[in-house]
Amino acid sequence: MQYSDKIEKIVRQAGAYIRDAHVQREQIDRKSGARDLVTSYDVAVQQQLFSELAQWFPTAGFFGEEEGSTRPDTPDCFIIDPIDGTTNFTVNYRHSCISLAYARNGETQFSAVYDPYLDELFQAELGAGAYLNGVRLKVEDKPLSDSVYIVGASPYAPELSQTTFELLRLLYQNALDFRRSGSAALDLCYVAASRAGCYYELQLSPWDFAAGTLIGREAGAVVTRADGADIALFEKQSVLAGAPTAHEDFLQLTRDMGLQ
Ligand code: LIP
Repeated sequence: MQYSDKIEKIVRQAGAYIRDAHVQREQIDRKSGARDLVTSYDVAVQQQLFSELAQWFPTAGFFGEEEGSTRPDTPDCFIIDPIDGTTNFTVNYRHSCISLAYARNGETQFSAVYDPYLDELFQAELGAGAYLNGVRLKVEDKPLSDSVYIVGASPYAPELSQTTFELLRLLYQNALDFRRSGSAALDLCYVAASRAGCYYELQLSPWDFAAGTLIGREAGAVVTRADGADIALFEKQSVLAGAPTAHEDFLQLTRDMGLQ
């Protein structure tokens, strides 16, 4: 991949910064609500990533989670979550990542998700495959019944909790077990790495899913909205990722639930 060495250096540097952080209470603020946390580290990492990337991509716009970023009106842009799994980060849960995607004319061209705690770098380039620490990823297809699935609880959208937990129970009766990690980007990468057969979350923002969606698709996963519709890159929406059979099993199980 043309830029992979530069991107790897930039995300590894940002990852080391959060891995070695010791977040103090006074460094934690709330955004849209009591659960929507942000730390001074989120803001600092976003600023660092924007600054580093601008050197290599001088025409690119930047669309990030922090500081009220809005979609740029440039043909190419970076979609960045400086710390995906911020709540985990504030409690030193050690399951968070740097998530970065580069899109041109609304289509993601390459992406990277870096977990500094496990030193796992997931990367993908459109049409050129997905990799974990340089090893090619290929999703192992299997039904939901033979799968662990991952649920995202959409804590910033409490109005979705009823449906989220109805789905949790329905799937629980049709799968091996479930997991809830707190990092959507890593959830998508874990589907790409066949560590889970399926992942759903009823509301995510573009910076949560942009990078992991390309990694999942390039590894052979099917990634759509929860009703099977295509992902709209710059919109908040539900996300469903899965091995092809597990993805179809999810859609069949939930077809009468009016998901969107
Ligand atoms: C988080 C996601 C997580 C989701 C949370 C939040 P953040 O991203 O990774 O899966 O459940 O609502 O969106 O806010 O930590 O970057």
